Amino acid sequence: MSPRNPKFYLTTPIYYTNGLPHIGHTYTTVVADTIRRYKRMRGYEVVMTTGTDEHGVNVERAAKNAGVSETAFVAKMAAEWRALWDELGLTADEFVRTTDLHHVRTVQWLFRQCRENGYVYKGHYTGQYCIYDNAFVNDAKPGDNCPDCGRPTETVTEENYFFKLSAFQKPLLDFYKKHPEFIQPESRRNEIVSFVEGGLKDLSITRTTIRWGIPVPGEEPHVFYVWFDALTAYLSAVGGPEFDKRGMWPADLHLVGKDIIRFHTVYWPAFLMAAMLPVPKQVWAHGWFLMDAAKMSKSKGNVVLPRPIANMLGMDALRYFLLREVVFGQDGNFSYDALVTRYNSDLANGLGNLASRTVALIEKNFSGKIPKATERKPQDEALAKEVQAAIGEALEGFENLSFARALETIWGVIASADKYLTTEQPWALGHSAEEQSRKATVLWTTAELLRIVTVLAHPVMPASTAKVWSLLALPGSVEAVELDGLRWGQLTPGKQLGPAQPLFPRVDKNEAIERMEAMANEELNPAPATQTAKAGATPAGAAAVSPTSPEKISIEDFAKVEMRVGQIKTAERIMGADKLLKLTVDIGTEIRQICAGIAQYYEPEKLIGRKVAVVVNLAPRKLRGVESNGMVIAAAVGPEGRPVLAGFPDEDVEVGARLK
Ligand code: ME8
Repeated sequence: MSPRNPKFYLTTPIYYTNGLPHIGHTYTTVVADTIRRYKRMRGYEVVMTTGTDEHGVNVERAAKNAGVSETAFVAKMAAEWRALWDELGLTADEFVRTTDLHHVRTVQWLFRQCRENGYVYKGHYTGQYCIYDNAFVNDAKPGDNCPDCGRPTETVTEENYFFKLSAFQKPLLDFYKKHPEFIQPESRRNEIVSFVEGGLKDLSITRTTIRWGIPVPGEEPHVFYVWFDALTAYLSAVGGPEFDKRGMWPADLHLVGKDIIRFHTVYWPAFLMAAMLPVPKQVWAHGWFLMDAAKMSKSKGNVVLPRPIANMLGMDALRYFLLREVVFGQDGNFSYDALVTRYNSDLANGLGNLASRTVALIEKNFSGKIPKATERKPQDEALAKEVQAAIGEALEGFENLSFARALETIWGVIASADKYLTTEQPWALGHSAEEQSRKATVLWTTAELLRIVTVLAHPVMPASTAKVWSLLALPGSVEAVELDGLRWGQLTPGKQLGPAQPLFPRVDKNEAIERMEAMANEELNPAPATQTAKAGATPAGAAAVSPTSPEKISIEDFAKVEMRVGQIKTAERIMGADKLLKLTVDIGTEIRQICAGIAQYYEPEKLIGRKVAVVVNLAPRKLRGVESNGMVIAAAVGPEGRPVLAGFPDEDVEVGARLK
């Protein structure tokens, strides 16, 4: 990309590793990915960062419960977060782990800058501390619960290093005034301004009661307060102390949920001001996705997981739903019912139907070649005008992060196309030259409309719009289209359409919901066989597993798992799934199709003939749309959880032999 391209640096929060991603985390990451794609189509050089927040008491405790070291615990969790983002097509450009050496050094460097500039001093602090939110609770008394999560606080006294937050009241208020766009949406800005106007207390930024944290150099046993550590990840992702070299800092946009806005709009700019570093341009705090009117949490049992939805309806459907259903910034309720209803009405009957109808009509009447529009009637001109106006509106929507509005505009165009076809009835026209020419105009107009819809919807629905793009045999790839040059009338006639591809097959609502719920249950409460053994053996089938389960299983439970020696017959990569291989495995009694998350470490050709350990009585499931009937066992090795297949190198074991 040429150096003249403007840069855009955006981030999601660095998520905690004591749980696995649910729809709430997926929402922020989907928004970030959509903005990233949109900005690229507008000519920006974009970097998107996400990552994992791996320090603090919670991790210390979770690792202890799981009987593993903190290092092993976070390595495994980070690998699972990363793998899920990859599986969902949400791979960021930078993934920061707060245990990365480069990040550790950046945090220590930032502290030094603040200290050298006179904003750090040593003191004592006694207060009520919420170990779940990793924060002292201001004004709480012993016995009080945390106002954010409702759980009991603990009284903690420590010798700490303090950050002179109080010195930043005026600089922050001046900054908010000068940059009213810094905190979005407006309502949140008012909230923060009044909070800061109410006075700022100095903030303790080191801890001695916690062991699992980044050490303060020369001041052991002090470790950094998790928020001083975590926020700095945004800077370490793009160069840390050497951020100038990469040219991405300051961040253009921090996307966060409303729960963590204060950390991002008060503490973070203050830390940066103290270190004399540039401050981010904008923090956008969106609302929460609620389930049964409550914030999702695993302990309440109301979490919704992304993978079952992606497997059942496709990731594009989930992306569309998340962005269309709720006005960005507000809370919204998640329901499977609403999800499937939108899928059937907007995607199967809407975009999917328009694409298949257009293609079928062009196939039938023009042997699959895009016809040439000849004489245009007022209704054709009117539609063209409407679409041209919609381009501007949709882009404005994306620009302001009004995703629901942008999508409403785009889907308004789809509805107009349906109406246009119903009135013009190209299928009812005959074969006279005049009727043939009318048909050509109507179908060119519809195909052109479909092209524009495809481009506009691309940032939200990357996979399906790429399919429509090849269906319309358009040149290059849809993500390379420059949005600034998008106009009505650019569709070239004469091209042969590409092969038909299913986009959004209609689903039966009840059946789809049942299946998604069953998959979610399986993922949240995995059968014993799919839980991680403490030695580190992990299923290679990429299932999310709970590393924290302390229970032991009985021999009867173990006996429920049927494992056999299998022999790999074929192995191939799966389009669009970087990590998965599709295997066929001879298990003695039959040949099974099994997906395994080993593609980044094993060449498919080299696997043929290899004997592996297979769980054969696992319920079949779909991974990236491909049925997997069983599971190949692998060990998870190193910090990334590199899979190493369990095998039988020394003995000539018979295929189908039982493991016991
Ligand atoms: O707070 N609806 O991590 P976290 C919408 N590590 N968004 C939701 C959501 C919901 N129900 N639940 C979670 C942390 N989110 C810190 C961040 S950043 C330097 C450190 C999203 O794992 C939303 O973006 O608790 C929220 O702010 C974030 O996940 C919290 O993730």
